[in-house]
Amino acid sequence: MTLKKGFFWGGASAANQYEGAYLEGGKGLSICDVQTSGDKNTPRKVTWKKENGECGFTYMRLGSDFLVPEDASLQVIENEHYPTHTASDFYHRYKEDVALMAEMGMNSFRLSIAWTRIYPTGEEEKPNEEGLAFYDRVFDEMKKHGIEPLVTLCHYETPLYLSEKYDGWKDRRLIPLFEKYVRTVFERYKGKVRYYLTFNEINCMEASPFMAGGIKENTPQSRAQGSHNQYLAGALAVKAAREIDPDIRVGMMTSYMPMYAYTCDPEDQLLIMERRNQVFDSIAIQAEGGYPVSVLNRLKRNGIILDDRQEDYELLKRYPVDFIGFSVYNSGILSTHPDLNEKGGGNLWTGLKNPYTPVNDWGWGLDPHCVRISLNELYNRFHKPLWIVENGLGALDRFEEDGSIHDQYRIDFMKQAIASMKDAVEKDDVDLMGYEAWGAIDCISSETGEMRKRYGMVYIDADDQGNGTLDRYKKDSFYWYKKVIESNGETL
Ligand code: BGP
Repeated sequence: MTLKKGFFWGGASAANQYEGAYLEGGKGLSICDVQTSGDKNTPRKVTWKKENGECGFTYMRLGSDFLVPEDASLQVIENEHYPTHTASDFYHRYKEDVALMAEMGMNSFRLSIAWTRIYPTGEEEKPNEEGLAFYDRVFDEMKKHGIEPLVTLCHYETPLYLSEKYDGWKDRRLIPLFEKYVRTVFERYKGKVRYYLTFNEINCMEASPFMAGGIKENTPQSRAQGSHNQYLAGALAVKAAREIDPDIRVGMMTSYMPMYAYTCDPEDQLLIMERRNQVFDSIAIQAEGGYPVSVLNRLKRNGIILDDRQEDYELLKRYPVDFIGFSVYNSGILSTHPDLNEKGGGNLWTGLKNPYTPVNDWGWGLDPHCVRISLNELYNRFHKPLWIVENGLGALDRFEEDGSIHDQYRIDFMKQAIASMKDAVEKDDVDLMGYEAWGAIDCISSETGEMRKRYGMVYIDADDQGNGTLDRYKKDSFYWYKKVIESNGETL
């Protein structure tokens, strides 16, 4: 079996990392808009202000507590740089960008709708027409060029107001607010958008409940509740799709990293099994009709009591997702041996450094087989159609005087990733819907907020402080990806 005809080749983005125009068109603030930029050694900060005018910040460290003084609210403060505010300026340049995507031959593109463009606080009764009209223009432009949108409903973009008022997704009251937003979107873009993803990297709740759900209180209880509420909101999105437009296909989206044991010590193998099960459990809840009994038992054993209702479980049972979308960048290495402790890099789940793989400038391992392994692990466990909705290489690019960018390292990385993907389809018969290259047009990094960590095949003239013309330039990888798409993956 080769890649199917109509296989989706595209790129991927998120409103907060790509759109900019953070206050234009009636948009409200999301939790991303109060995050400053950091770098590979310094985490991003979330800024706050007290009533007496005192300003301060809290570092967004993955896996650690997120403490904001009780009498402070999250706000934009002076003398800080917030990369989402301008980002890549897709809001104003979408026509140019869509034309570039089309020139590369893409037949799909993943973007997120900013919830706060549609409902600025999340609690308005009526949607914001200007926000809706913006995405109408974008989808129409894409359609003109034969590009199918794949829309993420929430890409780390909880409205700031809901984070402040309810401590985000910890509170069940977000569920009907999300449902209202989703129904508005499905009704409005009926016939224009067929493919949706619910929450970006929903399993990120464990690593950063603030990023994943606007939740400041970082406890096992709040993380479990936040996830539960998002699972229900996802099921309600599937239900809404069935009622509004039977052509809509709704997928879930998880961050996936095949996990390798550093040694053959059975203790290390057990650790890997447990870690893999954690990710599988979260997928099973959304794709297989609800919580496996083992998960409910584990929650009980750990003293976690969900604020749940009997109907929750019926809802999850009736409305599983149609497909599984996932991001895959590298693999994770774990060991129980305390002497094996050299840390490796990666998005969300950092493990140990793999001595067999080189790394990028941010320490992320470059594993040539992680795509095929992920596809096999997921397909053999779930037997649902899969979609790679993020993959790519974050690298420092050099802009030459003549406007060219020679990013052979990116081509080499993607060549291996796509070859690995093809092996999974051709040799292992995995059912794969498409491949979306992350940040096909440069956008800011989610982890560090930097612009210099570029994934794109189109370069954007902007630096980490937000200086630059924002003009677009084609990199060498642009021409290479075009050939890959033209040949449906035959020419790499
Ligand atoms: C994923 C996120 C994306 C994206 C990507 C690359 O976790 O879903 O939003 O940014 O990682 O990560 P980064 O931008 O931090 O290099």
